[in-house]
Amino acid sequence: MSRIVNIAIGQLGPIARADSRQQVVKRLCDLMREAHACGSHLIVYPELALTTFFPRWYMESDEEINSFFEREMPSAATQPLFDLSRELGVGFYLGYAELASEQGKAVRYNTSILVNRQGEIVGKYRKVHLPGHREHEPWRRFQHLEKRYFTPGNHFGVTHAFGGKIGMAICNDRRWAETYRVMGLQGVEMVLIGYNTPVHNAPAPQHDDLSLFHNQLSMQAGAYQNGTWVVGVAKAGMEEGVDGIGGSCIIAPSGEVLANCITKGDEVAIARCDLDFCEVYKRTTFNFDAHRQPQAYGMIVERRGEMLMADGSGVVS
Ligand code: ING
Repeated sequence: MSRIVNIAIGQLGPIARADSRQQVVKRLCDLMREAHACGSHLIVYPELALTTFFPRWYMESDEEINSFFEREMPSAATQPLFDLSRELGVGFYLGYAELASEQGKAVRYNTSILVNRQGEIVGKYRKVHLPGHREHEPWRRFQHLEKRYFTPGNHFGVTHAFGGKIGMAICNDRRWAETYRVMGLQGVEMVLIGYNTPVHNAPAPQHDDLSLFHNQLSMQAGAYQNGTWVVGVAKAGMEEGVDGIGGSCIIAPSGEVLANCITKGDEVAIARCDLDFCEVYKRTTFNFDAHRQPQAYGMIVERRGEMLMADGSGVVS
């Protein structure tokens, strides 16, 4: 019996700084209703889906920064989304800024949750790869201060839900092979990834024309090399003066794109995803237990940066 999950992309267009949580939650509920009408079991929303992408601004006031964070989930503002999830029987992945308390200390994470078809939180993930920078860099058209506003997570987990093994990642995580492999080693069958990705990458503007290509390439590679489904969902369009890529898509374990959005606004795209389809990759080409050689991979966990010779030449083999 095939294990089918009907997946909906819940792509969001821009969220203005002044938009309230209530206004955004209404948009999320509208997308969930549309996904339900298409027979979806699970809808995937973007990273930081409750507010504008605030790391684009340098802020010093804790009060101002914390205004973009959630102290509880669900909260009064987000409860309607959980209620609708339960009413319709549609689960969801939601990215948001989490203000956690650890040993009495406030800790800020870039977080996502997985909610099942009964509206219950069954998984939580905190973004590991925080891109950008920590200090104000006025030379940039806009800032990317995730290293300033968030603490990195340190765990890629897999949750048993929707009849299979579901993993989560957030935005920049999707560019790193380790993200998918750590979950692949846990047998992941579907990786859910929300993102906010500007077309313009200040440190490397020559990449701008390739931003959609790199987005899809990264997720296709992750899917194929680990025999897993990958769902990538954008917060897209011109948001507070910064143009974000779209490119939301559902990728099969073969690496093929099965569905994608065609606008940069609020949009639902759906696909029928058979989790059993992972087997034909996990039991052949990417049968990890049969083919991997961990004794040759030590550098991957022993080093952060590449190892250069004293004169800066290449790595010694
Ligand atoms: N955004 C971007 C991302 O990784 C980025 C940052 C853009 C890095 C382009 C490199 C190139 O998609 C987030 N939020 O991680």
